[in-house]
Amino acid sequence: MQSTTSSLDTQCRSDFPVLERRVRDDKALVYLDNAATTQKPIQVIDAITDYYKNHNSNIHRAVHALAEESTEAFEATRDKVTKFLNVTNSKEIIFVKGTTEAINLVAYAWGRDNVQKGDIVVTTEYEHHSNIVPWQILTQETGAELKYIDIDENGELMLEQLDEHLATGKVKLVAVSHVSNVLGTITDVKEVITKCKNAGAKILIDGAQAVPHMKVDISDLDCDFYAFSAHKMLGPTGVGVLWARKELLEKMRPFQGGGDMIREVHKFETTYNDLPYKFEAGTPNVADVICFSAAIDYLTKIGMNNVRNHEIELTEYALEKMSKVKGLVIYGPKDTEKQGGVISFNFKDVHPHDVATIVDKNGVAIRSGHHCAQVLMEKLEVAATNRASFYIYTTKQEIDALINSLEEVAKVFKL
Ligand code: 7TS
Repeated sequence: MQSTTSSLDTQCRSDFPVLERRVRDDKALVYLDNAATTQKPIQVIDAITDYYKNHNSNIHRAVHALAEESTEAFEATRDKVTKFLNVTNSKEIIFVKGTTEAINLVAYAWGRDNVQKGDIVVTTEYEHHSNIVPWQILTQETGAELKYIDIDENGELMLEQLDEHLATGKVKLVAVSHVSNVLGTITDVKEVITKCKNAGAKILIDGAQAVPHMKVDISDLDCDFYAFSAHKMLGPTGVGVLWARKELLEKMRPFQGGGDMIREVHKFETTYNDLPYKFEAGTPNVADVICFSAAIDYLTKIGMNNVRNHEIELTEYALEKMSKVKGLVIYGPKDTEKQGGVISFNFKDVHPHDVATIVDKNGVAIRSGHHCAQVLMEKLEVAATNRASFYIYTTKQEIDALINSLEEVAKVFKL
């Protein structure tokens, strides 16, 4: 990345080889599907090549040189994540496959021992399936109840419903997204956390769409569990993080049994390893965890406030232009104070897949579908939406390309 005073996209764009791609009859690629996964800078791509070329080894076992280097690099990423999230104890950082695995770990290893018949687990109408289905399975298995916080017409949580649920005195856990992957709504997580703490309920935050896009300070938030994925923040696929309070992790049963998570194994009993290894059974995704470091370095160099400001600028620009496209319905807050760089929309009576196919012919990659948020789709009374999502390398010209393509859709369908 060059250090200039120009806008963020021009500073960093040349670091992303894939953004030079031409697709569909030689059209410049306009990648607006960043909520699904982001592209990777050359620094991350080089880190993974370097690992396999020069250091590849399993970790935490052998004493040879490569094993030592790999173990050090793996643990250095843990330290980097600790610092990036502003937590104090690196033993509270558990490497998992992604947000989905992090939430399932909590549902299994904490949920099975702490949620019983008569208890309540609360989630919201705008969750990704990975923050709904594990709680359905848990509550169905234990006989506990699952309750929802509904959203209002602006796509914001009706937090008075959280008060009502908490007032029953039965809520054991509240599981909520920091930022909605469909509407882009930013949850007032501080408010939610305060309410939960006052009521003695544990709070899990799904930060898959937050950590990549804004400064997240876990010490300041003071929640109980926080989950996110590396691949949505310039890092590789197959790596995620669960942060949880040490006191909770220490009391929790292991999630999976196997190598590395044990201290001693005998024929009929096992003692478990210390944190964080108790929750990292088997050979972890060594290479990808190690190269996740390069992604964190990249974002740290930019500064997370600059990432957020760039997305605010793009989202304001896009919302203003999209509001003028005939027949377009935009969901969510439409207010960048309360919205990340994600915009969901539909043309009345046009199937989102048709919209996405037409814009794709111009090289514009958006997502269409239910975005793993069918509960939200039911609420919006649609089967699917289109979604454009931005990141550090997104330019205003790319948003113009999207708008031109959407105008073409309006013309094709005579809207
Ligand atoms: N939570 C949220 C808020 C998400 O956006 C996603 C992925 C997940 C959890 C699951 O993350 P994973 O890395 O374990 O898969 N969201 C999306 C999306 O919006 N389009 O594709 C994946």
